[in-house]
Amino acid sequence: MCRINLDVFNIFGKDFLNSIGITNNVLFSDLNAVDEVWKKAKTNVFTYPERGDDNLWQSLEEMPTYVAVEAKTLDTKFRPNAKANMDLAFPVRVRENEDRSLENFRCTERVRQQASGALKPKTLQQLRSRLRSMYDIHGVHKREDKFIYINRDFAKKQPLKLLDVNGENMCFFDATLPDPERRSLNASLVAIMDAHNISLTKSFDSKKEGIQHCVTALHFSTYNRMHMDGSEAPSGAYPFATAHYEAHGDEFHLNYSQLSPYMARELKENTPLYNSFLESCTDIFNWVSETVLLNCPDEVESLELVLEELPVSGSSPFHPWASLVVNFKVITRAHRDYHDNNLCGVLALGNFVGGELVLYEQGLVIPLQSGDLVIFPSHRTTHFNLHAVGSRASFVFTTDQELDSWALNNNGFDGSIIMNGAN
Ligand SMILES: O=C(O)CCC(=O)C(=O)O
Ligand SMILES: [Fe+2]
Repeated sequence: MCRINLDVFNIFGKDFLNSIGITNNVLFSDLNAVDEVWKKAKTNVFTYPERGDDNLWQSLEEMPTYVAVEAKTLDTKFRPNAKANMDLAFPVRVRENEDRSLENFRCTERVRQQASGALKPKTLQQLRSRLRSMYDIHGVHKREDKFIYINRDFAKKQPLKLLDVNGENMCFFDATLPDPERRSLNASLVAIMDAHNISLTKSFDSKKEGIQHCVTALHFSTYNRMHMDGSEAPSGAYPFATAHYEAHGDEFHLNYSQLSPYMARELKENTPLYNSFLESCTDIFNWVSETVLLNCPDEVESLELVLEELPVSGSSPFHPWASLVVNFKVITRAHRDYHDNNLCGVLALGNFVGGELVLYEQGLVIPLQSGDLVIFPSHRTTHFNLHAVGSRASFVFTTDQELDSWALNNNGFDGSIIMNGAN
């Protein structure tokens, strides 16, 4: 991506600035120098927010650069397919069932306590040896109340990639992003929220809020879930003829919207906000994409196969994933993201203390700070956050597992002349 260094001569014109006594050109990224210009070139058009918030106002001596770094890998004996690792470890939270939700909350609280006392290996060597004795001969976490905390320092110069017994990624942790890039990311988030008059970046204390704590999520997603299945339709059938009737009060409509992959309603209803994220966060999305491409090439390949088959665009701004979820005030309770395909990526955002991500079956506690990235198999890993104080948000990169069915045979409509014509 090309960045343009904006300077004051360029914007106001040299003649005008000379006429008010400014003879030196300066870059807008040099905030102190540009303040002098603002003092002389008073304008009624706009006033900028007060200086003082370190995250918003920082002189940029250098433009941020986003470099993907290759990880160092550690082997483990964790076996994802062991029965104990596949079985449900927590009661699933169900919105309509308060008892189940309460049970889920209580279990999460109990395990949060255990995970808060995780062992903290000080060196990579210690981490290696702890991991060696962590899993039994079946590849299962031996003492489920004992967790290992991954020191952030281990992932600062080079990301850390932990492999399961099959040599597949069970947890990739990247804390390499330099501070100016992290500040720029948080500033973008605040600016986007500001521009759209949304106050979701306020501080919270999740422990105090307890069971009342509530996450707000924006799903900028492409789904194929609950798609219509054309495999039983007569070959060459007109796909619309197989659409179901959907009840809307007393009215019935044919539901054409799930014949092929479709955009989440939140994306359709918040297009300007979505565009702001695309425009302001391109650098970070590219960095995430390059990082996962460099470090998880096999998984990227399988996710790309899905992207390539997406109708219309055949690509995604969140490559190699099809969707972005933006979470605000986010501290999750124990859950698995059953709809996710393969790996998901979580990038923490904001100013907060705590909020570590716990991967339950693996027995790992990841101290994610703003700008840190974790990539793990979210569909088969129970995960949750420890409590946090401050403003915590996150980007979650995912692909709907059901998109496989579109990539495979157009949801069973591959015999349809109409669908193939449209593809
Ligand atoms: O914000 C996080 O650390 C985790 C978010 C998450 O797991 C989710 O949105 O499914
Ligand atoms: Fe999740």
